[in-house]
Amino acid sequence: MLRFYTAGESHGQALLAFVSGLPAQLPIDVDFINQELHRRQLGYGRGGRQKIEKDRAEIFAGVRHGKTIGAPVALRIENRDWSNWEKILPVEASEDDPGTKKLVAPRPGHADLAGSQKFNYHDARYILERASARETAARVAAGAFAKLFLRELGAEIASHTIQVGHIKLDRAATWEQIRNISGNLESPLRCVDPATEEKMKAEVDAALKAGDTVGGIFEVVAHNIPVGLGSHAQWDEKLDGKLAQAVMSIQAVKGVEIGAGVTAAGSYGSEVQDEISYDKSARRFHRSSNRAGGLEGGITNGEDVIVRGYLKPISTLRRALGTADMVTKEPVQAAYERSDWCVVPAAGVAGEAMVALVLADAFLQKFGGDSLAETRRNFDHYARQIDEF
Ligand code: EPS
Repeated sequence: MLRFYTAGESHGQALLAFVSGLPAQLPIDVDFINQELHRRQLGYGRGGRQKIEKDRAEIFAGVRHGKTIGAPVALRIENRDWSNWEKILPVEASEDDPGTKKLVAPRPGHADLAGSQKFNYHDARYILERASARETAARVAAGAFAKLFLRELGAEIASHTIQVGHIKLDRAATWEQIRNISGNLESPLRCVDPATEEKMKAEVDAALKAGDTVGGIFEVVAHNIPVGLGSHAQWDEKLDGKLAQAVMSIQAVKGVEIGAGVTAAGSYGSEVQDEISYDKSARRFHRSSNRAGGLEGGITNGEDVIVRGYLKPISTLRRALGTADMVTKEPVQAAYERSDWCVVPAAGVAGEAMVALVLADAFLQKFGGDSLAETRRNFDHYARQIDEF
């Protein structure tokens, strides 16, 4: 079983990630991990923080001579901004007053109020530090390990932006287009259509000008996924359910869609299901479309796995909303502090990481293996069974 944990606060010393369950002898490309971290930092509509940070993973355990050793992996991503916060948020007990850094006017939509009530603080600083989407850097580093594992078995994952605010991409994109834009470090919003991307940029500019924020939709596509990951047999074995939970857990995601799930709800069955045929020359089953997003009955069906994350606009608004002071209980304006006003492309990279981690776990559950060679043998054997079906 592949497991991962993260630790770390937005303005603490570092973010940490632990990944256990990867087979031994998996080659680890540190440049690839850092490239993934760099991709997460990009995107039009981000605040000042990304100018301070240069996220890089330092590996402390589980990798020797460039390969995993079957032991838990531990890694660290330094927060460069920590030097500006060390005195305000020291680890040791201190008499220093957090002063202006105290947050008593909870932002509607953020974890500020519910978290403060739950953990019994009258200062949301202690909550928001961990609730911050900065934590996704640790997920992306963990997800890079999962991607490196999947790559060994021929599977690839990419993402792109299909909506920002009110502007939506109105055509389907091919896997090649998605893969190209996913790795494009110049594209401001990682949308496959340049004309739509221009309109999306204008939407982001308008939000900034109005002191507002915008949400949107990212789509993660996993390519070359074998038939048979996940299971229909028990509710918690269904892979669509696991993917939904993983993507929903990303900060600001309020909806998850598999394939054409949202439009399917308002369509006839004849318009939704993907018809099946058999290609005798290729000796494989074929579907006329992929509205199911590569999953039927909670099992992968060999088509691309397609998962969309629906992001609400970020809850830190320069034109602040009304709230109630946690100490005085008086009506006040919500706190504002430096933040982003559009994070759709960055959330897409976090989405890729979460999908990679869930799929890597599903591969390992199905194929097992303590070393990569053993996993590969089991995988090849099963691939033959599918070929001969
Ligand atoms: C983020 C870092 C944060 C925010 C953002 C994501 O840095 P700071 O709070 O220092 O500006 O930019 O976090 C949030 C959107 C949030 O709601 O907390 C990052 O590295 O992705």
